[in-house]
Amino acid sequence: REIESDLREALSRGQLRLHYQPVIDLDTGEVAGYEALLRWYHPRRGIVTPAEFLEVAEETGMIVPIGEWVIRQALAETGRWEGDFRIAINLSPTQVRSPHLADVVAQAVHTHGISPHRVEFEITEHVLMQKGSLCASNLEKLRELGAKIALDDFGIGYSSLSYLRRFLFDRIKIDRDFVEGVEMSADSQAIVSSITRLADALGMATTAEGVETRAQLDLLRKLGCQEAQGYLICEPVPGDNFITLSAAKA
Ligand code: G
Ligand code: G
Ligand code: MN
Ligand code: NA
Repeated sequence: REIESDLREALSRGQLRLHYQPVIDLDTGEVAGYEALLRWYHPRRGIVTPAEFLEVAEETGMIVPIGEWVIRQALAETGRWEGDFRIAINLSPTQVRSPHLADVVAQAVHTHGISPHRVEFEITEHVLMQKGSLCASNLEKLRELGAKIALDDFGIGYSSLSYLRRFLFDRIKIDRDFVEGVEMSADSQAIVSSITRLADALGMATTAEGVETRAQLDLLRKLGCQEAQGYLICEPVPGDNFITLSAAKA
């Protein structure tokens, strides 16, 4: 497949970049952190999003070196920015099974002088569906380093509740499925408020994803969400833009 051979070259030719999307605290309105989102600056196809290449990357195992690059790059860029905001990094199932994951993270936080407490890894329930103990022990190792673990895309899979019992997450990210149209749907409101109360009871924080309107933002706060991210606040932007943005604000 063309995309597969292209992807192998993407890393070595420096075509991969990270974009960052701010996550805000709904009480204070301040930026609590940034989620790193991978982009492929393809020479012919323009900016390609992970939706178009993650599956191939997973199937071929390319996701392991790509994911290690993501971790190093996100922490290198974070180290250059002011502030002690959280940095969120997505991990796919194959990455969580890779034997060197915790070592890569430990080395990167050390190299770039980042407190591991500022680093949060986002995984979906697919990670916990895998057989084998390497995955669980990797998550434990990340925790021992001091990193946090968030459950991403919560609510759209099946049997999500059993995964909450299997692993004590630091955060639940409420999928944008429940955010879209939440102002118009009493059912969505009931679901969101149930999730935030459940998270509270389990000692987990909540972030709502895909917030696109002011009405959604206000309602999500009222329903007990602590943090939000989405196009209303900011779309994912390259790190250099982010520096320009904060310089403009200062
Ligand atoms: O930003 P975007 O809509 O393109 O992201 C699409 C999907 O790709 C999301 O599910 C997101 O979690 C995933 N994703 C984005 N960046 C990374 C990354 O660096 N590593 C992994 N494993 N997944 C990512
Ligand atoms: O699976 P994960 O939650 O990591 O993926 C987040 C994805 O959602 C990214 O691809 C990001 O570009 C996208 N995204 C971020 N904010 C919004 C938004 O407000 N609306 C929509 N439709 N997508 C968003
Ligand atoms: Mn995510
Ligand atoms: Na998500």
